[in-house]
Amino acid sequence: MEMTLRWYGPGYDSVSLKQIKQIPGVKSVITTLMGKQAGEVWTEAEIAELKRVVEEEGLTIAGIESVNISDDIKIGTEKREQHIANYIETLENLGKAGIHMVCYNFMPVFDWTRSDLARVRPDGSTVLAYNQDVVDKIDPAHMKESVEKMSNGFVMPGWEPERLSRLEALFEAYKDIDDEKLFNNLVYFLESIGEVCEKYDIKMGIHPDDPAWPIFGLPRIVRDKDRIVKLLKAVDKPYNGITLCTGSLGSNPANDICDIIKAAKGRIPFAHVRNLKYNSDRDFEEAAHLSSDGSMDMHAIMKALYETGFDGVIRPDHGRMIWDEVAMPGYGLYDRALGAVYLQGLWEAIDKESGKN
Ligand code: DNO
Repeated sequence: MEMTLRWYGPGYDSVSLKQIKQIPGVKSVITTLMGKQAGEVWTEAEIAELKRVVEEEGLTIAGIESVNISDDIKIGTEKREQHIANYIETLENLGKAGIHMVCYNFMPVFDWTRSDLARVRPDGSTVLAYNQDVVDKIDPAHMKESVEKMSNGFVMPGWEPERLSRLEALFEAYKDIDDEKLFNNLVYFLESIGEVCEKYDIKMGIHPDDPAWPIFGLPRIVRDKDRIVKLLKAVDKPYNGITLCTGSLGSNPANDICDIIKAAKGRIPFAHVRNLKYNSDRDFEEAAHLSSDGSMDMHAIMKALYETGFDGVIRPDHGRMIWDEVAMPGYGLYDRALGAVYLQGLWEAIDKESGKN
């Protein structure tokens, strides 16, 4: 298990590498080239520069989150082949740079979705939250202004201004895409990148849909145990893995996270571990990582990872905004640092009690 923190790269993050390095047990980051559009090639020089910046601070790159997949690949337009060729070139350049884990998602149009980016909790902290009744009233084609207002002025991955300004056209492009077509396009993509992943031992970790059910009438294909097992079997190779995101899968209380961990044993190169609190079947809010602050049993989750031999990269996930920090919603320093240390504490206890060490 390698504990890391997500870092958005020079110019995009309020948290510095120097601060990250001072979190006990964190020696690496998960990062990205934020300015890149999905479909573009990441050049060797750009990757080398990113590495240089991270390594200059005494940290390493544990993996990339994300190399985004273009909507053309998801929809299967005529631009798909070129975008896949570019993706392969990017993987080749990452592999040459010694980077072996890539997180991505296959959610149409939006990445993760929330209805509230700063809901106040009883302790005065603010968190990301989701309410289905609010989402049902949103006209997705006109989200740009409200997202800009809610995001503290930060650009959030999945909600980039560029994407938000062409929402109407994107919805139109997806109108004939159902779960089956989207799934087939995902399998096509995974098969196309197999050779380069195997050559450089790159593990791909698909991020689950968040929330884990269809929204805005768009298809959703990575949202429960059966669908995950189906995907792992469809391309039954070690490079085809998942990012086990407890908060995304856990948004649906019907998902048994420990059971999913067991079902995906050996195919989890990356884990996002966080807690959330269910208020009703239509409303949840994110919580501190600590089990008692939310609805999930974090000890059981870490134990299931431990017992299935998880040896991948792990990171705390969205944190609460605490201690007057101003940062990208979910991605401040303080609460994620608390999460990183708490998760390592659980892991140490589980490890010592296992009698193995
Ligand atoms: C949200 C993140 C996601 C994730 C992507 C992976 O906070 O977990 O944006 O990075 O879905 O491609």
